[in-house]
Amino acid sequence: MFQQLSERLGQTLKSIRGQGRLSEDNIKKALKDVRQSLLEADVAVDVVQEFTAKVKRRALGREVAKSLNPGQVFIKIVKAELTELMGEKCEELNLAAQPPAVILMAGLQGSGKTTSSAKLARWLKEQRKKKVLLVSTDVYRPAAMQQLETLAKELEVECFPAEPSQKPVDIAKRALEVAKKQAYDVLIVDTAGRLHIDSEMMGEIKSLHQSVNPVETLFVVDSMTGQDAANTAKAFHDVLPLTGVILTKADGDARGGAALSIRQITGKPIKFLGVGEKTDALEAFHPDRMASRILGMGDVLGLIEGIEQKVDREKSQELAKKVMSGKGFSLEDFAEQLKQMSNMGSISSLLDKMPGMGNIPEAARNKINDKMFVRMTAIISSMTKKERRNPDLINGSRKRRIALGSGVEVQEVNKLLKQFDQMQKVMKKMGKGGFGKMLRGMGGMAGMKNMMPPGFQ
Ligand SMILES: Nc1nc2c(ncn2[C@@H]2O[C@H](COP(=O)(O)OP(=O)(O)O)[C@@H](O)[C@H]2O)c(=O)[nH]1
Ligand SMILES: [Mg+2]
Repeated sequence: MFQQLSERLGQTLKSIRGQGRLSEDNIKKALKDVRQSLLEADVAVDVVQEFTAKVKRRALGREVAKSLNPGQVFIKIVKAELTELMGEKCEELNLAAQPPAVILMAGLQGSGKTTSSAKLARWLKEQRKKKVLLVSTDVYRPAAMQQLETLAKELEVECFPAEPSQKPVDIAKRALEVAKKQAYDVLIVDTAGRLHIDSEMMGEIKSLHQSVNPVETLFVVDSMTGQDAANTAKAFHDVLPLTGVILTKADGDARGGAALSIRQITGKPIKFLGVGEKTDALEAFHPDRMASRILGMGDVLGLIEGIEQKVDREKSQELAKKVMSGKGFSLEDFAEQLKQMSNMGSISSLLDKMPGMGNIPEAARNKINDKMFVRMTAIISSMTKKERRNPDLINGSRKRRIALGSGVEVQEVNKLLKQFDQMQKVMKKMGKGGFGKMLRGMGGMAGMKNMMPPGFQ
């Protein structure tokens, strides 16, 4: 999602990054590009206007922080505004109701209601340990009920049996009774859609809403419909008290106009993203992470902020200098870097913020943990000063001594030395490139990638 927007914005922001000062002039051009990028991403015009006005106000009014260059401040502002546009924080499902908590799914035909009902059932079962009952009230298309039943069977979630000859409201009411009697935590009511908004459909979903009194009424919408998605959401919201949105098919949408317009136009939060056809392809929607993704930067700004708050500035500058030149970066510096990093919080929260780390599978991420850092620090502490400055000295017998001293196997010592060697190489390369500049002042975080377990790099 957002690839296109991300590319466009990326270029704009790159050009302003190098600017010495933020002035009306250079901001004007950047803002024009930002506006154009958003329009091309099919974000609603009103939303774009308001967005750029806000960014401008903040960019001109802001005292540029000493430690960052003005270009970075501009990016930070754009990111903050993007986050706000999408709703600030991740909105959880509200299940605070006398059980069963009822979730009503609304939306046009083909938007992904049935698929999303199954995805939600799975998410609630696996992530929230809830007992879920599914029910389809789509009596119009013969295959519709079957579709939900099949999905439910796959997930080993109960699906309330109903016949297309029955009335949707009756089906929903009976399902609710059963859910109450059999102590289900959640009842998910899938509904029929139409190709377009019509009064009959709206009438039906309204009476369904009244008969089951849902705690969540989720509007399901195809993100490929761009800003139209926001307008359809509004039409639904006018007759139905929506509580949130599920934005489907985000996997196929390169523009992201829907994600950026919906909150502003409807005032309702996006709660989930559908990112594929399978039942596990559902993601909780985090506005801040989305904003980072749009800006193609992981969460570098969060990382910078974290470093600014928790790291010894002078030491990290010194390290950065060494890192960037690739010269004189010793194992001692490496140990210092590990220490600085552990000041910053858990490794997994750091990884979340590293650019490009979002794509790493969960299993691989889990291999990296804080213990690893403790072990690495222990190994380095078991070396002599001389060895730390000149790792080439470390021969077989020295390795055995170091391993013994730090309570690890010799292989681990080897691994660390190899990682250190790779790290130095990468640092030399990075020092020459533009990315290196961006990471200046970050204590050489760039080397982190090379400290990770095999299969990870
Ligand atoms: N790629 C992708 N396809 C999806 C997603 N959600 C639903 N679909 C597909 O969209 C089509 C319509 O989905 P369905 O749930 O039947 O829509 P409904 O008419 O609203 O119930 C099906 O082919 C789904 O597999 C998604 O997040 N990503
Ligand atoms: Mg359906």
